Amino acid sequence: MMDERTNDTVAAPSPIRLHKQLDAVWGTPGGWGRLAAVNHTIVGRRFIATAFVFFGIGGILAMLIRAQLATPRSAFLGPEIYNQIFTMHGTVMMFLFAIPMFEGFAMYLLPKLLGARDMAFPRLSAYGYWCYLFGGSMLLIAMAVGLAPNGGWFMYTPLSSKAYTPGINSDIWLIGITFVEISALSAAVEIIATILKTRAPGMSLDKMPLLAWYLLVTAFMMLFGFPPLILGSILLEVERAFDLPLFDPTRGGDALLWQHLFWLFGHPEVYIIFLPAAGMVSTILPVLARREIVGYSAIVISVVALAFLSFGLWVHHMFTVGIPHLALAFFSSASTAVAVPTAVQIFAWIGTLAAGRPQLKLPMLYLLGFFSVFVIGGLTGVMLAIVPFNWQVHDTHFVVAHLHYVLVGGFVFPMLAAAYYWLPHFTGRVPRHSLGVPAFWLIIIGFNVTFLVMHLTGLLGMPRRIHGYGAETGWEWPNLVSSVGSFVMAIGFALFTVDVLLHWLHGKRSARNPWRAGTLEWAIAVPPTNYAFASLPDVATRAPLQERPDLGNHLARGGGYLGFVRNGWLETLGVDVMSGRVEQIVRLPNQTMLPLFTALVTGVFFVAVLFKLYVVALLALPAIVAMLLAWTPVSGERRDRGALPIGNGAEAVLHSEARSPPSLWAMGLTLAADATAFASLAFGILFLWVVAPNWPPPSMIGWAPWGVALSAGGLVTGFIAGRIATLRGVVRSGRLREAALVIALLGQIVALFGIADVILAVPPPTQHAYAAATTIILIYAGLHAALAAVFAGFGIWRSRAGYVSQTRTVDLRIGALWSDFTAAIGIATLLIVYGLPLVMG
Ligand code: HEM
Ligand SMILES: [Cu+2]
Repeated sequence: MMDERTNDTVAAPSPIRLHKQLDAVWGTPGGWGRLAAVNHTIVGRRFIATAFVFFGIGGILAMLIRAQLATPRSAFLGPEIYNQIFTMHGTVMMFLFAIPMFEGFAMYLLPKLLGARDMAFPRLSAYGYWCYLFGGSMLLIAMAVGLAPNGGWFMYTPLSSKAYTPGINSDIWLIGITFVEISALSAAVEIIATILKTRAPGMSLDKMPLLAWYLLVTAFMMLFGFPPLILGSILLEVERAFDLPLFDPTRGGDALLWQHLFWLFGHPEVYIIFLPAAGMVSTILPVLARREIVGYSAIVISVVALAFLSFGLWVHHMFTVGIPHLALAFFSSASTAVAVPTAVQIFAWIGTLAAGRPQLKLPMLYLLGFFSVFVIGGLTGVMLAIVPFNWQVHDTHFVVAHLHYVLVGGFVFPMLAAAYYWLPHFTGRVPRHSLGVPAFWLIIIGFNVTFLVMHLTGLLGMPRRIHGYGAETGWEWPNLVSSVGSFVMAIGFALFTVDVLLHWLHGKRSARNPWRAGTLEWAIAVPPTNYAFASLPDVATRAPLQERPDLGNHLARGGGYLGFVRNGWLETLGVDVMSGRVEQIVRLPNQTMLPLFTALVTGVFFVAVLFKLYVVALLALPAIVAMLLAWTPVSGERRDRGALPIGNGAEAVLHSEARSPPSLWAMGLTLAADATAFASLAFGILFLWVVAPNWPPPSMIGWAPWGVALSAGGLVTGFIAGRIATLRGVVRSGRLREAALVIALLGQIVALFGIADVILAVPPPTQHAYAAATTIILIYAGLHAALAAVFAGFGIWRSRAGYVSQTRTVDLRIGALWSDFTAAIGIATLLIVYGLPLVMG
């Protein structure tokens, strides 16, 4: 590689040469080469554009639903197709539009907002995008051939179980959504790592733009919200495919287990959708009101509080399933409590408007739409949190009306405001003559006509998810009005689309900061270059552009940090999490096809599982691991370089030599998600233990003393040896550290044999949910031991290939984190399998 010949010296070139040099390393080739792009601007745009296409598809499905419901006893769609269409509408809107739109928005904007050149893990963004595209396409193809999922977007068991949905439809949902959710988890990890570690120098946590706070909290919620859903999907797919009866009450399972796992995800999901939108509001509103936002700290606290509260609320979706009264009371009051942090934000917004000099520009118009709609949705939400009322309107169109006031009000309107606000940034153009105003009126009038009336339809008793109703019910007028309204709204969205396209083609060039905003994304050229900042700013306040309107020019001339290209590297800065002090130079990977290929192999795995080609699926797994290992050579260094200049007389070490590089954070975060999945599984086992009768059947607990001894011994050996390999004295001697890693590897192999022995002592998992759950949790532990072995092998390879030295220990520390975790969940598994029966009797 080029590294070895160069000597890391740098000189600041002229602005034009600087731009050319940066463009040469950060730019992406044309044609097919575009597929190799990993740059956040490009990948972010792809996410946003794809999500918008899915929004259009979801909207067309909504129109089909409304056409069907417009008249009584309509023969437009049969029941089977209707079920597929409303399921796909909900699924597309929640999983393929709202969440990916947030991911794309965060990826496009975050580095620019934070004064960085890219996300912390650009290849992960690209990989997540391809998984999203392929998984989403799977669902669409299924719909095109009439095999779309049909159990509703929350897929309740037993309706979605094999007995009631024998076809492939439910499998497509479970497998497709799990595939798509890889992108949510990877986005969560890298958004958090990016916000915490790769901000501009000086940007301490309390100087972060509010939007970054919102995105940080949202990403944390995804990190803890999605694992229960993914776990639940895997369990249900395992039941459908291999007849492991986790949700089957005749064999020790329980259908409600699915509801708990689903809503553990599903309720936070609503806030995962709302919070980024609220972040957009908190960003746009003060700029258009021409004053700083009121109550920065109060907003941060309320957003964090909202996130915590929302994880305790899932049961309010289950008030009618028969749960204890005390639980009803708790979850009911907790649900109304959510109104408090939401109100804090709303008062902050109103206060900002009142204290400022608001301008009624186009984004503001959409913000006003957001206010009015969202507040009504919030009020009906409080009504629904009250148990007796909930019993009255449960699963009627009242709920459909509420959820659309919240989702469309809380996400779609802010998103439209954001679209107009950031369009000049995306396209470098300002709108000429705006269709945005008539589009707004069509959308808001159409929306209210559709959904305000739907509250009435619900109170009149019309259930949701029915494909037809009789003429004598009294539901025909409100339904017809709703349907007409929805078509008015659709025309509004069409007009919005036309407006954006016209703007793209015919807008006039925009100045760099058309709104006179204070945040850093407006300090760069629009549309942005791939490297975003020619040099990185030093941040001293929350609105750097307010104090220094010429900051953009200063940075473009190379006056900030890293205003040069060193050795052809892609560089950005890494900081201390709290203080924002510079800690390291983060060297980012070049564009590569590897994420695309890895996603393709991942797709092979999911498609193979769908068509029950399990041998292919089993072969795909090691292939995926091998592909991921192929990502790693460029993320390490083969020699110590010491402190390198970063401009303005300052110096920093490379991330490979830093104490806390982003990759170590990423591993920690991944393990947090992993631990959540494990905890959900343990929760499921405890839940069945408590609710299912005769659980477990005593005859089923099979002792395997040898297996227990080998697995516990192997796991502990792996963990201790992995840790020893990272000790100072050991790292210094290549031979010692490799010996420790070999012992760690052997420990994990012994553990694998032990776990296999324990599994063999469990009765056939198809007999009873206890045997199924026990087998699954043991396999979970086994997979971790297998990966721990891979990490130990990886450490040996990296050590031999020269990637490890006394200062370059990241690879070993990442592996050690994994083996710590493996030992912890392995021991926990043994305790659950053998300890619980003793404790629970
Ligand atoms: C574009 C305007 C929209 C219209 C006219 C519309 C219409 C509808 C209708 C009529 C239903 C009830 C289906 C039934 O019960 O049979 C429904 C369900 C639903 N909608 Fe929408 N919708 C729209 C936008 C959205 C958006 C933007 C989202 C989310 C971000 C969304 C999420 C949902 C969900 C989750 C369901 C529940 C589906 C289920 O019960 O499985 N909708 N929609
Ligand atoms: Cu909820």
